[in-house]
Amino acid sequence: MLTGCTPWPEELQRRYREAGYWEDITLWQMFEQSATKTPDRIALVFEDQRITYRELERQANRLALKFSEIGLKNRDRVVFQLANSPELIYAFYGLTKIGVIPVMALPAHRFTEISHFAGHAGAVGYLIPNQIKDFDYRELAGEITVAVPSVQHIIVAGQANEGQHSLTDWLAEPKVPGDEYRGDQGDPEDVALMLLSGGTTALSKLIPRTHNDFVYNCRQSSVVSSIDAKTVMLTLLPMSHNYNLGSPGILTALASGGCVVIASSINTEHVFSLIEKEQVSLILGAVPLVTKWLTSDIPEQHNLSSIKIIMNGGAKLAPELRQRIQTKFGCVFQESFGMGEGLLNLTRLNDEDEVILHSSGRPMSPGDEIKIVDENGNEVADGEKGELTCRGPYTIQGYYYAPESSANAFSPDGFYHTGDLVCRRNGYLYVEGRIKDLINRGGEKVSIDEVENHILADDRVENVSIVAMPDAQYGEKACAFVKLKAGQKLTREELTSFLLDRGIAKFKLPERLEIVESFPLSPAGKILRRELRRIIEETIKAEQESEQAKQRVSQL
Ligand code: J2J
Repeated sequence: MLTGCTPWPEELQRRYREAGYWEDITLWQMFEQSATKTPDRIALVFEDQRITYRELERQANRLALKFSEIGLKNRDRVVFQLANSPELIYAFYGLTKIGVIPVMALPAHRFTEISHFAGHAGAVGYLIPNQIKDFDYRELAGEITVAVPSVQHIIVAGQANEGQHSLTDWLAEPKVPGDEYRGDQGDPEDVALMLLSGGTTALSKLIPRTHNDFVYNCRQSSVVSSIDAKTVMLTLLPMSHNYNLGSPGILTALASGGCVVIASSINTEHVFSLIEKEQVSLILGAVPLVTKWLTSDIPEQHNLSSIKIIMNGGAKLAPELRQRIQTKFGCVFQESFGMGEGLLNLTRLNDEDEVILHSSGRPMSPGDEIKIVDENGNEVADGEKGELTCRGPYTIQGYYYAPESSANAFSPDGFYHTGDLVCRRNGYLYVEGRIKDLINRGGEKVSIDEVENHILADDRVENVSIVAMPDAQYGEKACAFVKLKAGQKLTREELTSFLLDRGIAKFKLPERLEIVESFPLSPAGKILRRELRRIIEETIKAEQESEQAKQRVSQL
């Protein structure tokens, strides 16, 4: 295994093989099996392109060859920041075929995050889109090569700048016989990809996922979500995130002979036209999207009879909204409570409504081991709240080169401490809170530590504390309480521009700023976040009530 990673103990490895969880094939081989079985089926739909399994395999092979020709090889790491598109899938398979490890960044990431991923991973390459809206990734790549000299290959989907490679040009070259990669393949026991941790520390940790574990992750999620060759999966969220990648995600659909429809925007009209046109059967949704669909009358203007399952993942969806989904769309709702580190919990399609509407699902594999523990690490009784800890055939045993974070997050017997507070009833988990310091913005995770550190770098700021505030569409958003230095002033716009100048992703920006004279403190002098959360909740409630009262007056 790649150095810097923690393998499963021998005993567990043996157990996972004996139980048939680990097949000892690579992600590429799993895809190849489907492509060989049904080469003429449509694998991908994107805008006006309909791509067969044969074509997808050919393009991935083509890229595997090109990647190896420029010198990428087994166990090299590359930062992978492509946007949802067929190119993303060609490139992902092309890399995994030759054992190159993509570090799965999101299009929203900027200099600060990318330079950290590249530096920490010792990346030799960086894959980017050319431009999205007014942001030019080729320029960012130029800055990254200066900041992280190990990064030598910039590979661009679209037109490249001088000294960079164009993925699009490679894909467009005419194919000649024998024009195929025939070198080393990835090793099933080795790391296949690195995901980003949901971020509780100032800098995101890298999650090394092996071929064996991720292949199983895909296989087992396809069983639990009934994904097969008839599935037409709609993907709207970033495919580089674990949820849309493989839990169950695009790799699962492609391993099952299904069809992946890639939305080119999350505009509601576009989404529902696409569902009707392509006869989508499974939608991978998230809180902000689902909330929007439920208040829109656009869905009713389309024939949506093909939808069998609407799934929600990344953050908990309220029971009333789950019920409304089932009623409005005439489908089954499925809750997906997962994590980049591994464990995936799903409600089952034939569960009682009570479970489908209220629970966060149960572990998808019989090989998942769950312990719910109190502050002292002792297991709590069923029905009592505690921290969810887990171990299993697709849950990592440690972060990449991060001994301290790994020691904090994993117990000596290899159980991962999720930071989620849950209750277990009849084997099902119910998420009831968390003990980790992050904001879950409708599924996007923002590390409180990270953003507070950036804000503290502002000369006007004496101290800051970020807390979650309730939000109707996202569930929660970040509110920054700031104490300024004497005589200073700060508006939210000024804070936003200061943070953007520091090169961080937009979704991390606090969406409300409260200037305070002092912070509520514990007897030990620590800022009482709980108290700040209460203050902001009450303030928002009072504002909403006064807004409603105003509306009533204006209607008189
Ligand atoms: C409550 N909290 C949830 C849910 C994730 C599938 C789905 C999601 C992710 C993911 C994933 C939640 N209800 N339904 O990797 O494979 C919160 C928990 C969890 C953290 C993990 C997948 N679904 N969460 O969101 O690594 O706090 O993975 O520990 O980004 O999201 O975040 P992440």
